[in-house]
Amino acid sequence: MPKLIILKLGGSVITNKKGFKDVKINVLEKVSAELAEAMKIYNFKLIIIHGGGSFGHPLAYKFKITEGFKYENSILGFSETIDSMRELSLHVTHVLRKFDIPAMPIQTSAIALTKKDKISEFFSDSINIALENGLVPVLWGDAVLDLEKGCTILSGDEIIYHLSKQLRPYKVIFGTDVDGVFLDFPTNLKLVHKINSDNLNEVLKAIRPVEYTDVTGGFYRKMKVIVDIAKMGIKVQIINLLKEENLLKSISEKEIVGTVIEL
Ligand code: IP8
Repeated sequence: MPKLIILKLGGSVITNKKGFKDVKINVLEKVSAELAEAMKIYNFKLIIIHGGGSFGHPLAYKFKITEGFKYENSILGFSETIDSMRELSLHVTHVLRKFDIPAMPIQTSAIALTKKDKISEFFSDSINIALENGLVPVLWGDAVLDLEKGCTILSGDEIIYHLSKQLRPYKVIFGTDVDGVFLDFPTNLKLVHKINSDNLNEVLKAIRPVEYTDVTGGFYRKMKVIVDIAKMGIKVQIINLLKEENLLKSISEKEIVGTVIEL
C-alpha cells in the first residue's frame, strides 16, 4: 500500500494575506512542480488541504461567521465566504492540473457539519474513493453549517486533525512561509529541528499566541492541533514552502528540513 501524505498549503503562503483575494500563482506553480516531480519518483497517495488566506479570513471576519447566523447579513455573508473559498480552490486545482496532478476539489462545506465548532458529520467516502482512483482530493478551510449556531468556520487544520484520525496518514506536512518552529519568535534565530516528548513543554512555553486577522486562531492554535496529530503516532513536519526543494526533501526524507514533530 502506498503511503498516504496529507499536505497543508497555508493560506498565508498561497495568498497575500495583506491583500484581498490575492492569490500567489507563482507559489502554487512552485509547489505543483515539486509535487509533480516527487510523484514521478516516489509512490504515495496525497490529500491537499488549503487554508483561507485573503479569500477566507477577511470575509469570515467581516460577516462574523464564527458567531453563527446572528446578524441581518449573516446568511448572505456565509454564501459569499463559501464562494470566495471556491474561487481560491479553483486556482489551486487549476495550477495542480497544469502540472498533470489529477486534483479533485471536494468542497468542505458540502461534506462537513459542525456542532459548536466541532466536526459532527464528515462524509469522507468521496475522499477514500477518490484516493483509490488515483485522484488527489483537495479540500479547504471553509464556512460550514453548524447544528447549534447555524454556521461557523472550520479551519484546514481541524480538517487535517479529523482526517488524520480517520485515515492515519504516514505523514502530515504543514507548508508555511516560515522555516519551522522557533523558540525565540519573532527574532527567529533558534529553529527547533525536532520536537519530541523531551522538549515539547519547553517549545510550547516559548510559543506565545500572536494576534492578527486570523479567525481560526494563529500559530499557537495550529501548534496544539499539530501536537494532537503527533500524539496519534503520526509524523508531522512544518516546512517553508517558499524555499527551493523543501517539499521534495520532506517527501523523499533524504534531508531533514523545517521542524519534525514525533511524539
Ligand atoms: O486558513 C479558514 O481556514 P484556515 C477558512 O485553514 C476561512 O484557518 C473561510 C476563513
